[in-house]
Amino acid sequence: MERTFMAIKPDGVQRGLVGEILRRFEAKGFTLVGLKLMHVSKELAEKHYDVHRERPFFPGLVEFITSGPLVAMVWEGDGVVASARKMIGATNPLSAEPGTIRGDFGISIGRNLIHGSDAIETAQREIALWFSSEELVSWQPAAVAWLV
Ligand code: FUP
Repeated sequence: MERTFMAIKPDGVQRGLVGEILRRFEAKGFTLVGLKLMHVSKELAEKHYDVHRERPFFPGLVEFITSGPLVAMVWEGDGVVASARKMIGATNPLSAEPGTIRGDFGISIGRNLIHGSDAIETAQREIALWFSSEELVSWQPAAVAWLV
């Protein structure tokens, strides 16, 4: 079953949007298989955003991600990687469509509330980076029959 990694960034936690964001993915029908509130180390933040290491915004991005607790999570379901990206919206919240998380709640590219893996291979790398296998729970929601 397809899985994706997402993180509610420190701004999402500070603004009290954790419940709202979890609710959207639950309501959509995806299955939560990993969840933890954590303070991210500089080392983990730098590994996570390694592709952006040479970009001018990299130091500020790492500083922001490590500035307060974030909520790391893994969700499971058919097509969850692409669907979650749609639900998250464009990187710049000012360009993100209303109805998306960034479109509904954000205005700043540097404070865009949530991260979501951009492809299946990226998701696999990020899940392994953020979660140990013992922290992931495989389960079948009883209500899944209502979705198929
Ligand atoms: P996304 O996949 O939508 O999270 O976006 P990217 O991987 O392109 O960027 C990762 C993060 O870098 C964004 F969430 C915000 C930050 N960023 C900036 O701060 N400035 C930029 O110009 C681009 C990205």
